[in-house]
Amino acid sequence: MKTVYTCFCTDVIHEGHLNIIREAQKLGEVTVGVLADEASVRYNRFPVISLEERISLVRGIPGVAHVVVQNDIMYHEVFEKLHPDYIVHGDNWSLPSMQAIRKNILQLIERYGGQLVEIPYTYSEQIQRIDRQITAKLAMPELRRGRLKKLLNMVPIVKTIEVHSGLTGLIAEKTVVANGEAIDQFDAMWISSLCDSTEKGKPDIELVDMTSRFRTIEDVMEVTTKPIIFDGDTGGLAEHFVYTVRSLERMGVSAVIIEDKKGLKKNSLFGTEVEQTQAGIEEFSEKIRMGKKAQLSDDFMIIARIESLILEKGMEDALNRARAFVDAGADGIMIHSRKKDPGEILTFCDRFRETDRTTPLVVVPSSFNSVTEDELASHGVNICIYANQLLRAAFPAMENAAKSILIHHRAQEIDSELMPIKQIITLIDEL
Ligand code: SPV
Ligand code: MG
Repeated sequence: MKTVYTCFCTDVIHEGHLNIIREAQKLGEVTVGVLADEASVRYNRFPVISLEERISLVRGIPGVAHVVVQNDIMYHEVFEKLHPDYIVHGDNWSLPSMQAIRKNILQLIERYGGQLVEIPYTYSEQIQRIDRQITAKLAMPELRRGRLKKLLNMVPIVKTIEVHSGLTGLIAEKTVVANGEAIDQFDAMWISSLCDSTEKGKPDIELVDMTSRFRTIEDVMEVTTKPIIFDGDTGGLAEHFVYTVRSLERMGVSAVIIEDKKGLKKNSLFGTEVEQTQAGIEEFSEKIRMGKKAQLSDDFMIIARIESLILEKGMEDALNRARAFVDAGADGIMIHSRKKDPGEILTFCDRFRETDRTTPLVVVPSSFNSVTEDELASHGVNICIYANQLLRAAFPAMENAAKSILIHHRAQEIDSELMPIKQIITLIDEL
């Protein structure tokens, strides 16, 4: 009997999947690989049901002889362990990520033998409706909020990108790259106070009020499903912070990060060039305690951000604060630095992990941007936030276009550097 392998990365079995199994059965004994959580997150989308549930869903399909877990979206392990005679796959290879998978399968076939059988993909209204329903479900506040905590247990490091509008939200949501033999995308989004303020032409001094910041969150949420980490600046007065916590939870935000500064907050990347005051340990611990008390759901996170390295108060001060803020109930610690060298951040993480193995650690490698995600993860970092890159990419591109039009008294010269109008009007999905 010939052996047939196909991989499912789905939460719902529909007509299209049943058709694949029917066709696969004609070729031999069918083994279905269920894509593991981490691979699903990186390749496809966040699974709404657990791996165990996905396995039993597939087991229930008539014609499936064996079910295995496929740990990687690429097929090395499948070929090494199973040596299938046939790999059956839908012929929907149009995305670059899908093409990378097809290439991988063909290369492995050359090495191990076997044959790729491509089944015409089933397009039906019902299937499209199911797909849209899953996406809509993922965007709902209850499901979205808890996803950050789940991700922390699923992936080695939660890759988070700054967004400040619906459009940047779409970039965070939809950008997928096939990088060599890996497929990658961002896990979460950061609503930065710096970028939210700059986008409005305002300084990053807690001037843009919460109502306006919430409006940005809504714009992003309308068009995305990934979890959101909100930059809450200092959190404001503790008596106000408790209301912010409730509002963020209700909206479906997963975490707020508040920094241990008080008075007029300026952006941390100014460091000691401007006057900034760090809040006392007890004062800031009380704000955390009050926030945690106000919180209604179990899955929302309040993360304490420590500015001791930014304000040159030293490593011991940073570590003392981290321990105190965890004791006060903080669900995570963000440590910040504006040094080009990641040394002090990595030292902090190593020292913190000597006594605390579990509290999530967050870093923002804007200045120390040579450090890789793998390096950070190996020092115990759980969340890496790329805090301002999309805004910094857009500004020079826009300024360049404005200058070119002024210089040439027409728009022709800049046109080749701009996204075609046809593409921009189809960028946004219609319902
Ligand atoms: C932000 O993105 O607004 C931050 C991070 O707070 S930083 O600008 O590096 O201080
Ligand atoms: Mg900020």
